[in-house]
Amino acid sequence: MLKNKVLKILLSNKEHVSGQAISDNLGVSRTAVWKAISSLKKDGYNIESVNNRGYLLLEKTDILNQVEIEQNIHSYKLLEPPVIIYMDEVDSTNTYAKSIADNLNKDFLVVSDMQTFGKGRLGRIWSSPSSTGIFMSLCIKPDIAIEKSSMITLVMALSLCDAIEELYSLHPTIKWPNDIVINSKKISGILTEMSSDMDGIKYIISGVGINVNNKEFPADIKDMASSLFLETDIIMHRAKLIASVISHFYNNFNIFLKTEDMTGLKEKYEKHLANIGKEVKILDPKGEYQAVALGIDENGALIVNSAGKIKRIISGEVSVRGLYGYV
Ligand code: BT5
Repeated sequence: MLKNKVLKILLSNKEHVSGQAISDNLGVSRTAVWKAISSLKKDGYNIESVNNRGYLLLEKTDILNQVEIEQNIHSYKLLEPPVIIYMDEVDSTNTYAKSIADNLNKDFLVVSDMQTFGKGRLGRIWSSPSSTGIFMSLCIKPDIAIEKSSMITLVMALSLCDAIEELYSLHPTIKWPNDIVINSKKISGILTEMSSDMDGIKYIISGVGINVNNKEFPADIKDMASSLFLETDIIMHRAKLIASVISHFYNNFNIFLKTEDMTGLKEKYEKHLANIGKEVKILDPKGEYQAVALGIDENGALIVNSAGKIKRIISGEVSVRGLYGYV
């Protein structure tokens, strides 16, 4: 699309660039360039046009599209960046990623500006309004044993913390296994899904929802949810945060792959673990009980002390809810 090509040129120029230079560069007419610029302005880009000098993209606006995501991810110079698939709207980025996962051999990242049927775990709903949040699903095809796949949620949770720390002065915490919590409120959730056959893992899809620039939440979650904007007053460029999460994910994932477990990441994970040293309620199907969370083991299980007995809580088997507040 010509509009995307013009946007790429504007994004990579810090000085005005003339309409003639753009039209020569792309081999299209000046009128076509002008139309593309008008269309970008309609999308919300603040583009200055100055006679005899040309066009300049003024302050960065939080607009999510294929070009913004690709350019931000490429700025991290990953060895093998995932293929980016952006859509303005989709039912669920996880569902969409699953529908194409068998046809793509490379890692890919599906991103959408909004979801009409965002999914949480166990059939729960993920609130996914437009123009504020990040809804994305990273599909990877690692050659690891099936039982290791649940640790990808932990690797992603850590990467979310790393990215938030890189871009904001916040200390995000993890409510084991899949929630990112700041000031006792949920900022982000992860839904990891896996497909396997006799030969092992076919693919793992790690779906991430992040409340970025949200100013409010629906009544049913407003007491437990918050956004990065509400915690900092900073409007973030979502493509920048996406790129940071993906880059940290590949760094952490490479560490994970060395031992195929959490050995190399355990210490950093525990620094973020909100439950650590706290009393938690284990919602075991065989009956609820209270315990103190001690940390994680190298396989990502939560280790708790329940009345003097040390127990391993495995992802998916039980849920853990703190006794005081949301954490
Ligand atoms: C999660 O589930 O936390 C996983 C959420 C994963 C969402 C992403 S978005 C991209 C990808 N595509 C999808 O369809 N899903 C993934 P769970 O631990 O079950 O938490 C769900 C609960 O969090 C809900 O029952 C609400 O109580 C609460 N909740 C819903 N929307 C929220 C939001 N935007 N922010 C904070 N909490 C929310």
